Amino acid sequence: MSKTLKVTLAGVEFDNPIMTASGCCGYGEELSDIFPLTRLGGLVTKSITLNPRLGHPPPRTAETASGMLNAIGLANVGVDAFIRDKIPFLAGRKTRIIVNVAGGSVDEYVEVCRRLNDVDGFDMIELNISCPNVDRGGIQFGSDPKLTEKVVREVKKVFSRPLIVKLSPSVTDITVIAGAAEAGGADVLSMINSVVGTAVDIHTRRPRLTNNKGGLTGPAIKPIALAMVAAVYEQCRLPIIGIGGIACWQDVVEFMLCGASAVQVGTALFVDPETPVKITRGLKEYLRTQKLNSLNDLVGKLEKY
Ligand code: RRO
Repeated sequence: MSKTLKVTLAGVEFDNPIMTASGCCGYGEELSDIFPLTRLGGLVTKSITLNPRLGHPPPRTAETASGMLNAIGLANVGVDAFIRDKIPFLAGRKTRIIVNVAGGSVDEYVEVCRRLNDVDGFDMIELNISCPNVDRGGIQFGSDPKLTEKVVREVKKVFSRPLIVKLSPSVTDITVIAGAAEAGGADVLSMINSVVGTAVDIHTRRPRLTNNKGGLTGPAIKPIALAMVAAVYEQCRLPIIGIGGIACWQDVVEFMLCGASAVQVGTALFVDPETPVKITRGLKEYLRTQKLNSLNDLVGKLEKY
């Protein structure tokens, strides 16, 4: 059997398990100047809402030790402009395209997904119930099991392709929210979104973000994400996409051993936008040296004490 990086999630085959994380390459246009997007397993868009949003005023990112904070505030073009101006480019890319959807109410999530259901050119929706940087919606859904189950169930009624639900780490027990998403009909889970944090400019005595706080991402959160993936893998039957500080192929192997079937790379793109290509190369070599035929053989194979 030939060695393969292919993975299948909810019946959709990906050439390799590496996707770009939402918010880290917009709608893919700029990244396609750096390498052909066919090198990716998949691309996840910035979150799309019903209406266009400008987001928070700058500064809305700040570098921190081993990571970064962001409070973009869901800046995006809105679903109609997305369908008109962005989908045509993405549709021709010959990689899996996942549209991340956010909303301030169940009705908004449902309406955005309903409009997207009528459109070809992408493979899945990732439901963002975990944005830490808006007053209404986002994390409010992802921290309440009842709301999680409801929004997932309502979206499944109007969207017929597979649905990924992206979980927040800012909860008491992430396995409860994962169970609620599964009960609502989610096909795949992705985890984790950013961890709430802040940073202070001691000269101005102001927060370094105009939103006063933001979401921490990057290698600083990798241990949190790994522990949460391992916990959800033990409790839940849905496939998991691991997210949180992945910057090299070894990180991917760690996530897979903890139970992830695929991963998303986010903050590392700001350090080196070619990270996904380098990771894929490293994983191929790893399969060869480990005499493994498929990465699937690693999933959940953590040998716990
Ligand atoms: O736009 C943002 O500020 C943002 C979103 Br929607 C999200 O899901 N996670 C994040 O760290 N920032």
